[in-house]
Amino acid sequence: MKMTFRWYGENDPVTLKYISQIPTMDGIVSAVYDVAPGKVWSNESIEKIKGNAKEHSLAFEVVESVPVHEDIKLGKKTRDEYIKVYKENIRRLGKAGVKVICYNFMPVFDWLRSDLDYINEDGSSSLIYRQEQVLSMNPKTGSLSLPGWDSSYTKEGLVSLLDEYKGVDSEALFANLKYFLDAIIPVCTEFDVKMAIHPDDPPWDIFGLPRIITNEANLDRFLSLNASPYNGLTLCTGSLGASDTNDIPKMLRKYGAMGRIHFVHARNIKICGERNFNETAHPSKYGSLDMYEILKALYDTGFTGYIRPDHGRMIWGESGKPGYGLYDRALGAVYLSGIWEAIQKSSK
Ligand code: DNO
Repeated sequence: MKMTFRWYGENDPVTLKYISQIPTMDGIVSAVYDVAPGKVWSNESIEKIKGNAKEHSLAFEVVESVPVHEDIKLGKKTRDEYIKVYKENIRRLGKAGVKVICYNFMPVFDWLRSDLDYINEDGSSSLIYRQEQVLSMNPKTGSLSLPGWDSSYTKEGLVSLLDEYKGVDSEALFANLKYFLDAIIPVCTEFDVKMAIHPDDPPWDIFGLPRIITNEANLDRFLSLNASPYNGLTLCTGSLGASDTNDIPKMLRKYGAMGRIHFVHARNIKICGERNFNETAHPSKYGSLDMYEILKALYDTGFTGYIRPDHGRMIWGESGKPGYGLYDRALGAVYLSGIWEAIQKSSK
């Protein structure tokens, strides 16, 4: 298991120096952030991240994310051009030593939350999700102020994009995903870069948009779309875990044994009612997920991939990018590494 930490580049208030000071840290997870989806990343930008990381003795072997252009998800004619660009990015990243690319196939929106700074009893703040509140912000009928939305969309642009998805149900989305995978996996194989899809967060349909990376049956189907081990998963415990019908340790054991988990986001969440949840500190006692069982499942299936603590709370007066401050994620990393050491030693 290799411990990593997400870094948002030179503008991230969490510096590489701080990250390198976190015990047990092996590397960073990053991306070229100033290029729009569907454009080639310059070799200079990629080398710069790698060089910066190296200066702090951190590896740069995981990219999160290379975004998938909407035309690919929509299955439009123009998708081939964007797939060509995607392949070029895989080649460039592979040549620079990147081993895993995390991406998602969620129409229009990435993760969604109703509140990015919900104040907990102890004064810390967390990201939370309340279904009713999210639905009341339907972009077609309500305001656009939902936290986490891509603010580069205009209201009109967003509404017309949502309209384009009217003809795309989950079957079509699966077909478009297969088309994408079949095109890129040969390049991944050649350049030894593993693709790791991120589950839909939360794992259910929103605003009539299909979401397909949501549960065990759909993950089975996803993995069989292209049987190559280069077609794998980012197993995000908090995303899938928001639905209590998903048994996360069971999924980790199953897909781990198949060698299809390349990256793990180890987040804890507390389910508080149907389709409502709060993000919590990482330790098991604060959330609905058993982090020991999660790491034990990885250990038992011989996991050698990458893991990172996921969204943290804001604590000790820190302010910054919601979910991506320094302190709580650092505590999460060391907690996860502690469990790992205990499992390793007690298994001998
Ligand atoms: C949220 C992240 C996601 C993830 C993308 C991968 O904090 O886990 O935004 O990076 O879904 O493409």
